[in-house]
This record gives sequence, structure tokens and C-alpha cells, in this order.
Amino acid sequence: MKFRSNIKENNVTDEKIFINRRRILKGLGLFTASSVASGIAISRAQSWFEQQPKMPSNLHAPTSLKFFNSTIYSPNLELTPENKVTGYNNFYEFGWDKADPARLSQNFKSDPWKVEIDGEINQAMTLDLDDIFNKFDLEERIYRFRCVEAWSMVIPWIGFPLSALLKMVDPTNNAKYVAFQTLYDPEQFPNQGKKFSGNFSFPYIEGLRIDEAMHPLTFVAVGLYGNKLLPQNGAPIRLVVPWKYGFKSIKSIVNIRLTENEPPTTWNISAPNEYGFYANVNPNVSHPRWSQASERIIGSEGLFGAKRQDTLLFNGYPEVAELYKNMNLHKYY
Ligand SMILES: Nc1nc2c(c(=O)[nH]1)N[C@H]1C(S)=C(S)[C@@H](COP(=O)(O)O)O[C@H]1N2
Ligand SMILES: [Mo]
Repeated sequence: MKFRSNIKENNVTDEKIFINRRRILKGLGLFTASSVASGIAISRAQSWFEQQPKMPSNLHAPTSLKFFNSTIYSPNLELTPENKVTGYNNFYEFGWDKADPARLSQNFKSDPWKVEIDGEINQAMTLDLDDIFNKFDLEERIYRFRCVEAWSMVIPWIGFPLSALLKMVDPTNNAKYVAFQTLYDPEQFPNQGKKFSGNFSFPYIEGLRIDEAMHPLTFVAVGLYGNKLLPQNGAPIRLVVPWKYGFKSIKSIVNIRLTENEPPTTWNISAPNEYGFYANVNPNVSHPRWSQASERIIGSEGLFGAKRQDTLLFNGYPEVAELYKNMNLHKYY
């Protein structure tokens, strides 16, 4: 696959972003950034090639779920094609490339599974697979999804509000944050067994402030497009926080811990000046190495590249603005 790798090392706008992000992980030398603007025409054509399907047929048979359609969260948005949602992924435990998660997760075992909920709560709880799928009324919600790498999708998730779960465990008055952790299992996640320079490490961890976690938009997904999640999308259970950059939406969760202090998060530890704890989608706050003012629409690829659209404050969910009303969003990025 020489051709593909040639394309990838070229100055493709979004690929460059990705390569730069990956550079942090691998601790490679400096990537000399040439002007993004001058690369646009050529990058569009190249990213079209880059987007061509290269999917293995998935060994995981689709398992359909019973759910009701959200009345509030069913906006009239064009959905990202399912094969993009399940074929263009970030899941670094499997690999750095967008096609790695689908390719390398074919034998991933999400059954049996346990999610432990502990910390500042009165009702410690462990959910097994049956609980995950049957304890909550499953609902389909159509959410915008914006990656920090300046691409976006629209995804029909199936799941339940995180608040429903948190109410069950009865947080104490000391519970100010919620910390999440992905499964650690180097046998299943090829990248977890590798050593990285820099501060990038597994297990992947994320966190929210308690009021963010309790916000009605904050969602726990167990499926998408009518079926249970495939491993590449974070089976069997992952977070979806639609007004934040995608990296907050942690996959394949095994632990949820209510804490008094702000928990550390994987990307913030790895590059604190680039990835903050809050990570709210904000077109006015650039990433240090690229603008966040617009985004590439995954699934819109044509001969001359993908369409772009303006990025919206809080990814188009203005109802969360009150959570941050006294905060400087440039400081708390
Ligand atoms: N455990 C874990 N969760 C993760 C990631 C990851 O690498 N590992 N990547 C994040 C990033 S950067 C994005 S954009 C989304 C991608 O979700 P999707 O592949 O289902 O679209 O997952 C997020 N959750
Ligand atoms: Mo992302």
C-alpha cells in the first residue's frame, strides 16, 4: 500500500493535523508545517482518495436494539453514512490510523463486561452486560459529533442519559467530578502493550464536572444506527458529550468514579497546552496548531474533496452555555 502511505505523508490539510497529533504520541521529530492554505486545492483531491472505503467485512454481526426515538434530540440533520461511522475512527488502543480500529478490533471481546461505579457515592454499583442493555430505557438521539482534528459527523446513537445512571448511585455532597476509564487489556488492544515516549499512556481516562455529567445532553451510548456498538465505536458502552471535542467521548468504559477533585485526562496529560480538561467545541478558540473555525464533513467527499462547514459554538448546543457563564473559555479550553 505504498500509494496510500505516500498520500498520507503529503501535506493534506486534515491528515497533517492528524499526523501532528500522532507525532505527540510517537514522540517523533518535528513535523515541518508548511502553509495549510496553500495546500488546500491539492489536499481536497488527496483526501478524497484517502476516504475511499478500505474496510474489511466486519466479523461482528449487527445486533439490533429496541429503543424509542427521542422527541427532543431528533434534529433534521443529514446523517453520516454508517460505513463512515464504523470505518473512520479514532481509537488509539487499536492503532493510530483511522482504519485501524475497524480492522484490528475484529476479535475484540466485549462480552462478558463489567462497569464499576465507585468513589463519592452512597450506592456502589457494578453493571454487567445485561444491566447495560436492560436497566435503562434505550433512546435514539441524533447528535453532531466534532473531533478536535476539525472533522465532523452526525450520528444516530442509542443509549441513555448519564444522569439516569448517576441518580441510581446517589452521589455524595463531595462528588464534584466524574472520572471515566477505558478497559486496560494489552492482549486485546495492540497499542496498549507498546511503549511511548512523552506522556501518552493507557488506560485512556477522561472526566467531566458533575454538572456537565448531569446535563440532559450527556449520553451513554450502547448502540448506533439501530444496532449495538461495534468494537471500533467503543463497545459495549461509551460516553457521548456532543458539545465537546470527540476525545472527551471515551470508549469501552470499565470504571466510572465520582471524585472531589478534577480528574486527570489522557490528552491533557499528553499535551496540556493543546488539549484542556473542558474541550468545549469553540470556533473562536483555535488549537495552537490549527483553526477550529470550520470542519470537514465526513461522508461528503467528492472528486474535489469534502465539504466544509462553519463550526458552531458548543457544537450547536447553546443550552450548555449556562454551565460556563462565569468562565473565560479561552483560559478553560
Ligand atoms: N478509549 C478511547 N476513547 C476514545 C478515543 C480513544 O483513542 N480511546 N478517541 C477519542 C476521539 S479522539 C474521538 S474523535 C472519538 C471517536 O469516536 P468514533 O470513532 O466512535 O467516531 O472517540 C474518542 N474516544
Ligand atoms: Mo477526536
